[in-house]
Amino acid sequence: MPAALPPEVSRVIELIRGEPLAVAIVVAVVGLAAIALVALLLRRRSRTHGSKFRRVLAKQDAVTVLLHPNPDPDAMASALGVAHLGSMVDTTTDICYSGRIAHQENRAFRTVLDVDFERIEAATDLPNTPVVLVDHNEARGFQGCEGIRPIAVVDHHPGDGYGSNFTDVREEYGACATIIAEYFQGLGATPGDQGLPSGVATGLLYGILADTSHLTRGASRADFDAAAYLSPGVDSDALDRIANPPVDADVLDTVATAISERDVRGPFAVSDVGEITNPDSVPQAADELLQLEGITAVVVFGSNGEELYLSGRSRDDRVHMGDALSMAVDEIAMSEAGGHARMGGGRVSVPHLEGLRPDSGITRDVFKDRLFDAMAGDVS
Ligand SMILES: [Mn+2]
Repeated sequence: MPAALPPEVSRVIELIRGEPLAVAIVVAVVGLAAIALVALLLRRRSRTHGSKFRRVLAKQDAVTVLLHPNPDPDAMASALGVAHLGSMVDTTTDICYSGRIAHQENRAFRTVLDVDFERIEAATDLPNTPVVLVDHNEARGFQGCEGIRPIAVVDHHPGDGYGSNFTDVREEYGACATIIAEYFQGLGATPGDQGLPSGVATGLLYGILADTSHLTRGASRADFDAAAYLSPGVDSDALDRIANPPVDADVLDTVATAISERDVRGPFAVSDVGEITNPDSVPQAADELLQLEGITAVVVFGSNGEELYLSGRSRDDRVHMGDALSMAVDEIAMSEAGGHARMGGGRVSVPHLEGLRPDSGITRDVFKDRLFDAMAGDVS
């Protein structure tokens, strides 16, 4: 004898017998809804970072892409990429930076690719549109920057900054431009075509090359892959003009003086290049001096009127250049210096270096000794 069915089940069976069509429709609708839901979830999972980022841009009429102070090619290229992604969804972009676009390489980048960047001095100079940060994750370096809450952040530096609607920070990548290139790739763009014009592809490749010392330093698999993806769309003439710009005569003069006037003590070199006309020449001279065989850390300084500019480079794990420079100028009023482990810079007030009153202050030679001591870690 079959066991009696529970009353609920019997009622359902009766219902099916009574209204088979209605029940079939309900079952079909519920089934289709479930299939649609699963498809939607799968689509969401497979949506690329690029399309997510572009949707964030699409929700705005206009955005401000903010570069870090004294922007480098990677930051500029990333902004160029964001501007193009924005243009695909009718979002206009202003690209803003503080500080200077100095190195002639950086200037060439801006000139050759014919892009417009707006210089700002304070947060109040920014257009009144949502901010997207590229190549840094917290706004810095100008008045009012601490109040900026970006809607999106795309970066490859460590830090706690984030965007309210979108954050993509990949510390293992050698360049921010690599992340942007992946966005284009994920969206199916062909470099050189409308989806990723040659100028943008060229800029992105140069950004990657610049940030990884031509794929020799800190380059990940992703950076190589992005460079390979971009290469068919690159304008090689433009790339050459950016990478090998003509050098100003006064920059070459400063480089020559830095080399001939160098003072070498052990693995360190310091060079006082005297009076200079172009402060940009000092970091370039430091770059060159570091190429000398046997030298692992260098500082170059030169003065222009009442300002003395200094720039240091280190490939020595024992020398944190930013800290060394900061220590060396510590007791000189109206002076500041700092930076990262491998590079640093600063400015010293010449009147304060020499001492504003008689019998105080230090000579440039004593300052040079201090720089050597700071690099050796002997400054207390
Ligand atoms: Mn970068």
